[in-house]
Amino acid sequence: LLLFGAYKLWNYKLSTRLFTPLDAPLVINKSEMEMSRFWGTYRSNLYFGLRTRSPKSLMTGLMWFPQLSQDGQLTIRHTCEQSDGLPKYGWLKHDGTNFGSQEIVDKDFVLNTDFVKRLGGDHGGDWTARISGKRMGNPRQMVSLLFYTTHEGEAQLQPVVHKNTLTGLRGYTPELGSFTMHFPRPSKVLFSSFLAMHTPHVHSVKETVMQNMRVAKTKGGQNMQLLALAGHVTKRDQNGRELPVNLFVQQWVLELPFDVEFVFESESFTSREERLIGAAFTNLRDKHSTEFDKRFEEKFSLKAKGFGDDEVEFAQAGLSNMLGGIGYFYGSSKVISRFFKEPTDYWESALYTAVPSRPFFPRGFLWDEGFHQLLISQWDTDISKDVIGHWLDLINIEGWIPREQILGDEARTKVPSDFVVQHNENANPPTLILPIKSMVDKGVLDEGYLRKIFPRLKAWFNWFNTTQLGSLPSTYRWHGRDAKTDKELNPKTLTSGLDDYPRASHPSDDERHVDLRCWMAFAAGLMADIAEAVGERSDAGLYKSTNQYLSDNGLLDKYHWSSEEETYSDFGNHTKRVKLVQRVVNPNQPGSPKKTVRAVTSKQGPSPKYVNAVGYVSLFPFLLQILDPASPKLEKVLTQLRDPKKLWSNYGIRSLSKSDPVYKKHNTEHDAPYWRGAIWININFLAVRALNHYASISGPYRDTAKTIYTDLRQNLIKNMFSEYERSGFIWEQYDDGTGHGKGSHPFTGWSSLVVLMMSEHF
Ligand code: 6A9
Repeated sequence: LLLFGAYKLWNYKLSTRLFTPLDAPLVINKSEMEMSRFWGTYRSNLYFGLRTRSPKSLMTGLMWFPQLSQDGQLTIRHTCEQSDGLPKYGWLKHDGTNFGSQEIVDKDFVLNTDFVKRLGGDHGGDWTARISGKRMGNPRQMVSLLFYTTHEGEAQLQPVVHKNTLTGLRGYTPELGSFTMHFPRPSKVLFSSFLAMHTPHVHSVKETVMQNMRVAKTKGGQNMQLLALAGHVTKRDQNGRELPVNLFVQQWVLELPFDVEFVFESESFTSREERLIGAAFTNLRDKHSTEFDKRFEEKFSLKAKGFGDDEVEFAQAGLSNMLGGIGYFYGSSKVISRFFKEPTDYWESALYTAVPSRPFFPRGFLWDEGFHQLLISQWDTDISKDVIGHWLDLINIEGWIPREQILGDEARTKVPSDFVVQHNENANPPTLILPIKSMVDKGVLDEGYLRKIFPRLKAWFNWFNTTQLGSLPSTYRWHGRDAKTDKELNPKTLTSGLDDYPRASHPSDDERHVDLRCWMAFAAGLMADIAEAVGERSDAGLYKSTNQYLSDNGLLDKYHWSSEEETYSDFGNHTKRVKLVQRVVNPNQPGSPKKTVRAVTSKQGPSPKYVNAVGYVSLFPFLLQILDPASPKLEKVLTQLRDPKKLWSNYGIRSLSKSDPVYKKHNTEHDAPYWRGAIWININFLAVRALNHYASISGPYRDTAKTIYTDLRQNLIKNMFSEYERSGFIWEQYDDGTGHGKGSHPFTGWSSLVVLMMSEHF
């Protein structure tokens, strides 16, 4: 009994480690909040809205709808939705701190949403948002604009109402102190109304608004019907108690063109000379815009490199959307480990992070973020330090960081429940080390910062190096593959980031993954440099020898070179003779339904062997520059890369060889091919970067690398630019046959790395 008790206690201790923070000082000190980044467009999923970087924030947002809709339906725009079918939208300029300028092309009008901040006082200062409408197409079109303010927590908000118009708000919150908001009456107003009522959640604002619209008539000659807001509305709980009013919406119905401004003024900002409206706003915005252009050229030299104005604008949009997509999230992840039957809560935390895609994935993804910060750190080191710090503060005592950050209720409403829970055995490539290394090399990270992140990076590296080991020395294995499923043609490896890229057909503990090995070799190298930079000599020595061990091309070849296919490869229990078939669920029952399952079509079944898939995974020793420049294997890699029957396309390197049996194959009945042929920009960036590397050091394949570098870089830039011009967007992937953008859009996460390919900053 005693033993059993001790065992239970031990298990309990182990289990709580899942949600215990790492015992080390936090990188982000809450009391030293950087006020220049307090306010921002941190509601990534909205077309336009501002919030502060505080757990419970004042939230503003924009909604609109055309007065004359093409199909008679009321469609209110609010969160970015691909189904809105907007021809184009996104930030044209955004500096991540002070200002942004966005263009939204709707069906027959264009909106510009600009904002400018002005720092002063103790609470992040003032800002003004200006929404401008321009006519396009239908000359009679009118637009209903709705601008709202709400708060998630305790706030005192007093509306100022004058003749059916919310002319402003007076308020106080603990984090903002006292403030006022002004909504000056624009010219060309056809109609105005407002709503002041209770909303249960921030994410139900749109429903609340829709339920409180009434048909109204304009005064004056037009006698037109339109939808108006219901004014003051009282809401009560079940016990008849009045619920607090926490949502204020002002509606303007406007003729095009128009300019509307919404002003926020912090009371602690006492030295303000003039209100930020009209010409004062225009002047400050234009000043920021000119500074943006200047700084952009200083950082990326695109004009100097001969790019045209349109190409520069495309690149500016790429950077601006990455910065403008940065969000601030607060809440806890749902996590699980082998000690738990049910998911449990991680600790509550804040995450300041860029996001892959505003409409589809408006939240943080671990390995995406390393790529994001490669670009952002070239623009603004402070933002990168802040983002990376937030991520590293999410590490638990085991050294684990959850891969996908679905923080809080609002984020959870967007994600199917299967995807919400994060398992503590699951990794995701340690890409954050890439921008850290690049900043270390430039000498822009102070020692204080390095000292704070170092113990966290160590714990993280150590977690990988203990939990993700393979069964043979120096080999590694991604956990989290489903060995029991009979639905998937090739069970996914979400943890690697490359989801459905083919691995061993029958997942087992004995497989070894070449990409993870290379990530580890690479990470060890960067860790050695960082250890050196913080003066941790003995750690530096250890990491250096780990790096040398894992980069030893002899060992690499021994465990991962397939001489049959002449490629680097995963190894595992594998057969390529698999396919999806229709099978009757119950053969003994007449009329029984069918289901799609995977069948092995050869008698022998799977056996331990190389997987022999040529594609992104096989390129890793080259992509992460582990491959010796003098190795004849480099020649093989370059040949496959340049071979149109394998990886080369006119638009970039495809994810999987055209001659692979799984190329463009569905993974299940409903799972379309994802990393099975399409062109992805993050890996193409690594390829261009690696080619640049092999072209700049001596070796027998230097000239080949140089030629491929030039062609690949050009193909990618040319196609992404022309797709932007054609479709209005930067995309998640590009089709290897047509070059057309595919998947979610706008996707201005790692696809925006095209800017660095243009500038040749690697
Ligand atoms: C599914 C969707 C309405 C998939 O860019 C983020 C990730 C990458 O990290 C990964 O490498 N994307 C790539 O293979 C998108 C993942 C989206 C998963 C969420 C639920 C519901 O949205």
